[in-house]
Amino acid sequence: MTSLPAADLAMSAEVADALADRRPVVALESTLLAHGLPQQHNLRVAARIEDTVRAAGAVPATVAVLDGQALVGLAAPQLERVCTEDLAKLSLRDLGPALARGGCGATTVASTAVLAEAAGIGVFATGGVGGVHHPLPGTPVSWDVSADLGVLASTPVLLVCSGMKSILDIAATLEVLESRSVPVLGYRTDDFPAFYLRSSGLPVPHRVDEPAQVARVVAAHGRFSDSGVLLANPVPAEFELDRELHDRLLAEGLRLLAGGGVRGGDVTPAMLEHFHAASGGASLAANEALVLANAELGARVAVELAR
Ligand code: PSU
Ligand code: MN
Repeated sequence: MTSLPAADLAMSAEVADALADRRPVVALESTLLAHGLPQQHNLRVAARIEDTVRAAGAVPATVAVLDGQALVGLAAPQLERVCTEDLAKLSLRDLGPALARGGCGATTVASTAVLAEAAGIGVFATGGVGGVHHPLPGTPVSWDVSADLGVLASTPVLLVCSGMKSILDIAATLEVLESRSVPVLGYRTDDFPAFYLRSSGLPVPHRVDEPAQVARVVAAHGRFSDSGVLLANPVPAEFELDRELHDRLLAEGLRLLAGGGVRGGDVTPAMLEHFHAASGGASLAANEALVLANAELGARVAVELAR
């Protein structure tokens, strides 16, 4: 891969200084802000995520594309643009076209991971990772497999997330991660989490209990592989969605999506919107709490890796 010319990738001075001094940095994605949270809340949550990373001893590097530049580390006015403008959702395949045309967009796990790695950042925190969708009615398999998985298989970053939403086929997603040799770690859990729920009912292959242990796994894995590592951190117990409410919203959401013909990259944002609108604020509280917990855990691991 050709690395981006300097003009296409702009690091904030704070992030560049931290990396030059080998201080801990945590990359953060912008799709969760632009497309995963309601507009009235995203800027407040974005600031809390960055504050949380700082409080845990690392420098936050939120990633987005503005005016044809991939930005790693956003100044306050840039973060505000990401949270208020009507931005495209840019996966890795959309990055080249957006940069070449001077466009703007929010970056997904896939594009954020690649840009973080290009900048020299090894830890990345988010809410949920993309995965394998369930097949549409009448079709045997789904070809809607998030590019997040392929990028994790080929990009040496640690992704801290709360698993993925149960709208996805979690078992199939874990199989793909296994085929692609991406280690999956459960943080203080034996169960792989399902975003709003602490357990998907599926076991996690490896349990870790301390940030230092995660750092040792990342270092050991990195000696033999260029893939990423997925660290699954369940939503804090007090913010977990009630399972019955969750199951009802999921079933409703799936019917709405099917009825509305929603496809591809629009599925996750539409589903999140339904949950936020129909859960009386509970899904938003869960979403916020889990992202903050992942930002803190990512920072603590970054601190260990920088030792
Ligand atoms: N899961 C969430 N919230 C999100 C996303 C996933 O709970 O905002 C976003 C992430 O940016 C992820 C992307 O990388 O959706 C995956 O999209 P797709 O399935 O279209 O690859
Ligand atoms: Mn998809």
